[in-house]
Amino acid sequence: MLRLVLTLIGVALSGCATGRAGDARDDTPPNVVIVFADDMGYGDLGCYGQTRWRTPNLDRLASGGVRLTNFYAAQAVCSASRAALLTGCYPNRIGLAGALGPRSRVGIGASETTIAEMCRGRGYATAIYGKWHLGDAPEMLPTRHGFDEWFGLPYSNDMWPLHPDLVKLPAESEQRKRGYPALPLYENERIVDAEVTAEDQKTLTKRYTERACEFIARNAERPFFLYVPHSMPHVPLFASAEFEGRSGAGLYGDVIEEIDWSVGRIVAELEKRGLRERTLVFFASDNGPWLSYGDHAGTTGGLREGKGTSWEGGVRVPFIANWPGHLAAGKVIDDPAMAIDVLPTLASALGMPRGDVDGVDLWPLFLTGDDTATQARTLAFYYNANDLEAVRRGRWKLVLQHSYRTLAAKAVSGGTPGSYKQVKSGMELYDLVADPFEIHDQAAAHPEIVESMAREVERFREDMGDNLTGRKGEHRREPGRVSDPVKP
Ligand SMILES: [Ca+2]
Repeated sequence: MLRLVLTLIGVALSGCATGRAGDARDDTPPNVVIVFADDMGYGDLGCYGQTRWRTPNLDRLASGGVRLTNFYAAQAVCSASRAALLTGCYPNRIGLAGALGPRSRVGIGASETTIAEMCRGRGYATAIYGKWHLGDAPEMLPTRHGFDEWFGLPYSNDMWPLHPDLVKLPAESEQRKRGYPALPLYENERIVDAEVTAEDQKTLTKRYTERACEFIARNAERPFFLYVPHSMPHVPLFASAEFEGRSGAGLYGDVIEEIDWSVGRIVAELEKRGLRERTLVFFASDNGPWLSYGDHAGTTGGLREGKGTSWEGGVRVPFIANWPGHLAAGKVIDDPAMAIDVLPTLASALGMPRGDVDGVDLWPLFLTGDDTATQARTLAFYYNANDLEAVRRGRWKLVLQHSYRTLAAKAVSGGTPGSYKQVKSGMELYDLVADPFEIHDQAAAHPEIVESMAREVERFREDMGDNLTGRKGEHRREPGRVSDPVKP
């Protein structure tokens, strides 16, 4: 009898849990919009403390939804970060690392499932307007990974023969001559502009936005997934004529204000089509600011270091989730979460299987503050090909011995980068609640926490390997590879 009662309680409880999530799982699943900034810092938005320029649309998105204060990119570099966002897996799990260059020979493996493929499986229209950066070979393009439509750049806007850093070099410079191929602009699998110029770059934010709004209008009667990975504020910076000089805080401020305009424009289009309550909007950045660019880089809000490091300034980024009538307004969540959680969270909202992913479902956290999943797990911060540099669990971050880049001198202004030098960390322990700026190493004071987290480190080394300690890892998967041309 007791067993029967307990079973009934169990059924009732699981029924409750399903009922709560049921909000997100009714017969018409939400449209999904993800706006993703490139190299935007944790401190770049008004709702994260920025005062030099204005981001009213993003601030409104945060005050009308959920804002995360401990959200992480999976790695502090473009391609690896995007691989994680779109697949729910650590990038090193699926064989991707760094920032892929032009003519890359790798991309997302055909057996991985992207958010776009998951949405398409639910009958969604899918589109990406912006920077892809997960392989530029035909079989690696977004149209081969679940997107019906694409307009944008195949990789970063600085992989460009007209990059100011290259153009200023003497004509005979080897570096300049080696340079980059002309930067192409794609529409689906067709190059529609073979040589993107500076004037073209000024219009990218606006053109991605116009495409996004047109897609919303065209798909108002069916569910859709819209992904807008802006090329900005990655250097070299460009804003349209309407925004140049508008912020009063330099070109970087102008660029951020145009991205904020873009978000406002997309939200206005959703409202105009009567889709606001049917659309879940996420906003995030792919990694922290590129600090060597000085006043052409964003701000970490005081977090340590920036892009290209596993310190908080490199990996901690803004994250906003907004869905009126479904997610509470003005909720601020301090639990650690990562871009690998986005796919499983959307899977929950769409009632789709999440597949073999590394992330966890954030719906319980978003809806009720249930932090069971996020507090129990440990997050890994890998960098380079497969270096395990740090782990975080709850309030603690264990930094492992590794070398990292730090500014060698004060950054130069006006878009010219300063130089970095490599320095070494020890094994260090930080309490990110008491010490978010990673100043006070607590390793000596808390050996039991170091020991406990070292076991988690060992678990990651067994699972995904670690080049710093010569570990291969049992469960890494191969990336997609470009097939070799048939030899005559
Ligand atoms: Ca980036």
